[in-house]
Amino acid sequence: MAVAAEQEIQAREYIQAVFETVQRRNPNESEFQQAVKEILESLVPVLAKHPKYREQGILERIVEPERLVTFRVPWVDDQGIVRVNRGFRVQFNSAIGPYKGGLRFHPSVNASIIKFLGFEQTFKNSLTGQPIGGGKGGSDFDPKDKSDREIMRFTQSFMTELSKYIGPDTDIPAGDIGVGGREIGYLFGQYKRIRGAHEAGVLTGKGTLYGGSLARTEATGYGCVYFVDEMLAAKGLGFEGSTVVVSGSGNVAIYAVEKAAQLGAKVVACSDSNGYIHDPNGIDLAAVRRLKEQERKRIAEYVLDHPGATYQEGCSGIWSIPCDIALPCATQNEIDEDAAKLLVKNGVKAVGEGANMPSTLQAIEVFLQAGVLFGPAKAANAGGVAVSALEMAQNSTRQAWEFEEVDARLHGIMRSIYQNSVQAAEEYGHPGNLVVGANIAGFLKVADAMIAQGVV
Ligand code: NDP
Ligand code: 2IT
Repeated sequence: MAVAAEQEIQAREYIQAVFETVQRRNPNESEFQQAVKEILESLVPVLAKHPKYREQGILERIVEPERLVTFRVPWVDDQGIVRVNRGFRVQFNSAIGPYKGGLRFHPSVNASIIKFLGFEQTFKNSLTGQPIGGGKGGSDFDPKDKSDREIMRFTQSFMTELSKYIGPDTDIPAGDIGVGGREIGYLFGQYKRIRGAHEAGVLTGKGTLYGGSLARTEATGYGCVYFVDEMLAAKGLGFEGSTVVVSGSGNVAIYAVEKAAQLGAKVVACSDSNGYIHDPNGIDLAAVRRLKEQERKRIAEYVLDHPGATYQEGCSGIWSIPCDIALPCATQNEIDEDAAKLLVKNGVKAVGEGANMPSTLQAIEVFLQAGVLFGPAKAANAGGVAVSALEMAQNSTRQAWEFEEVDARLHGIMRSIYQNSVQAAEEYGHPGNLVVGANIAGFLKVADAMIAQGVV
């Protein structure tokens, strides 16, 4: 047998053994196992070519978080009743910089979700080219139907404990599902009070009045569209004149809709966790923003004053709407195999993952087999954390850059993530497969930094 083929078989067997250890050590953590499986399978050609990663135990180390902190978050609701939630922070990998990653407040949050997000973040942050390691955190707190005062009391209690583990050179949280500008403001206020110092760089996604970066709010959605635009341009295509479906109606979705429309697309649908709206004339983004950002209501209300639009209960039906470009921007595993097949049947040309891990492994396979241009999450949604790193840079140097400057840097970063992913895919024998390309490009930098720093 040819040497190369034998090395590949050995790499595959070794990777399978590492994955079995992950399964044994993290039982019942399906999301974490899914994220690890996707990365490890991409790394077969790397391990086959470079024995050093195996000799240095890089895979065994990279799948194990440096630490996972869980803590009690007690708070008092508006009725005076004591409530208790569970807080998490995973500090996954600090090889290339301080831990960096968002906080998610959602009832589904558990160790598996936080670990999958922290693991993904490690590779995503590496891809940005910025000096940031991987972390993630959050709580099973449900912000829905809570008063502003309840949000503040919960958030302050959460930070009282979290503050022991974070700092501008240690670990820098930001937003994610259920954590936006309001929550970051309360988190920062409490941190500042505890520390007795205005350490702006401890959190990103801050308000621009107190150290936030212009264009951070827009960055993930805009970045996702910039990334998809690169994929399309390589095939002589573009957003102009295309029909787009975006799931979600939160931070990522809203700015993906905005940028896609700016580039000449018609965005015909978006959703929330209850259902989706379909507006064949193109959705009225101002109305969506008013409903979701200001009034904090359900997307269903959109149809009350938009006669051409329809509303359907349930989230997965949104993928039955024919479109050229699909941007899943809500949550993990929102596109399963059936939804992917439906999108392909209806002629989808490109999929850009604004959310983290929105496609199941089977769905990704369907897209790749069908030749759909597929922008995986850790590449396509890296714009948010990339601009977070730019916010940290501004905070360290006490500067505030113009919107246009940050946006131009974001655009440049998304382009280079695309190019690096394309190049890695080609170099390791999977031309055009950006899942493999992004995973390998993200991995190599972290792995080489780990080797340089010894067995720690
Ligand atoms: P938001 O909380 O602002 O918005 C989340 C949106 O997704 C809401 O419309 C929400 O509906 C919907 N949603 C949440 N959970 C579910 C669910 N279980 N099923 C269906 N819909 C759901 O969060 P973001 O926009 O910040 O985050 C969206 C995704 O993007 C997440 O996967 C996040 O990890 C990822 N991401 C975010 C980044 C950021 O900078 N914010 C950066 C990179 C990735 P409802 O209004 O009903 O709650
Ligand atoms: O998933 C993500 O990349 C985020 N939620 C943003 C993290 C950050 O630190 O800006």
